[in-house]
Amino acid sequence: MRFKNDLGWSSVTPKCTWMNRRQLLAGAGAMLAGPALAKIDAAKSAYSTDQAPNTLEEITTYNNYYEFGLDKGDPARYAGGLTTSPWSVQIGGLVDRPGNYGLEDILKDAPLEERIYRFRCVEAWSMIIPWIGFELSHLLNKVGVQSGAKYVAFETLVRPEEMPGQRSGILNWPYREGLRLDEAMHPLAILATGLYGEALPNQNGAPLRLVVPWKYGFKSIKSIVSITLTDTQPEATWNMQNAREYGFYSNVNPQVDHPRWSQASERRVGAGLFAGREDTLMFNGYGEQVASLYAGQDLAKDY
Ligand SMILES: Nc1nc2c(c(=O)[nH]1)N[C@H]1C(S)=C(S)[C@@H](COP(=O)(O)O)O[C@H]1N2
Ligand SMILES: [Mo]
Repeated sequence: MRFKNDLGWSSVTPKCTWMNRRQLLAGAGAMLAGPALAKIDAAKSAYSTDQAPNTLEEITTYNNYYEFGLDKGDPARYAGGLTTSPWSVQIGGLVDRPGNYGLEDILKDAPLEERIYRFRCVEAWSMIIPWIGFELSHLLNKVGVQSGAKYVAFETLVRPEEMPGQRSGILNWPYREGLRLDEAMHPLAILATGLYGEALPNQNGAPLRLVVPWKYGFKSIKSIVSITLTDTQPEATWNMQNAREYGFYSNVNPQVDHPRWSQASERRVGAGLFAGREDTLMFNGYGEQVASLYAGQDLAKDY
């Protein structure tokens, strides 16, 4: 695969489209909660793909965020009611400096970058998303990972008053996810705080969400309030729900089908009716960077 390091989305997007997006965004106040979104200054990254990003509209109106409902349009409809400020993240377990960290604290010295990543949902659709974020390893190094730590566990906020999906038992709340420590320390694994150069919209997991681009989308847990370093494999929501269909690793793999559908190809959201499906790439195209993490592992068994 090729990485781009000089041209960002802003250089490839005609200015007028961008202006329309911004105007659209300004008019969509009800959809995007909180104060006016400030433009985020972030460095471009060599880890970005040179593929053209999906539109902001596609990225913010076709979502999975079951805390707000099952329909792809529910997060855009209901997530505006979520209060994301103040926000803090409880960081604990096998770390030197455990504590309840305010978001400002976490972001104070975080080296923000724009990362244009491929994003592949286990449901076999995909998008190209221009995230703003920083490497998860930056935060883990800041709190000091102890030598006994082998995994990182994450949890999403539980607030049924503002998250209508949590008033139902469709999932066992809180939404939980986990990574092996070497996966979490990989430079491609980021905590995202924005997209398209603006603060992260609520439906995409504001104010802080994980993005692990070589794994199926459900690993990329939204609206994180807790991070715990452990020595045992953490619980993961979809794995607990149905372990046969959703493994702990969930690396994108065209050779391991979901029991109910093929993973060999995918539909690019927004590509149009006649575009045809695309071949799914091993590790979602990030094999050159991450395959060595799984040397000696049987990926059909460790799905
Ligand atoms: N807390 C939480 N995080 C979540 C989900 C969810 O339902 N709840 N859905 C996951 C799934 S299945 C996908 S595909 C991605 C979707 O991210 P996006 O809406 O920003 O594209 O979020 C993931 N993170
Ligand atoms: Mo997904």
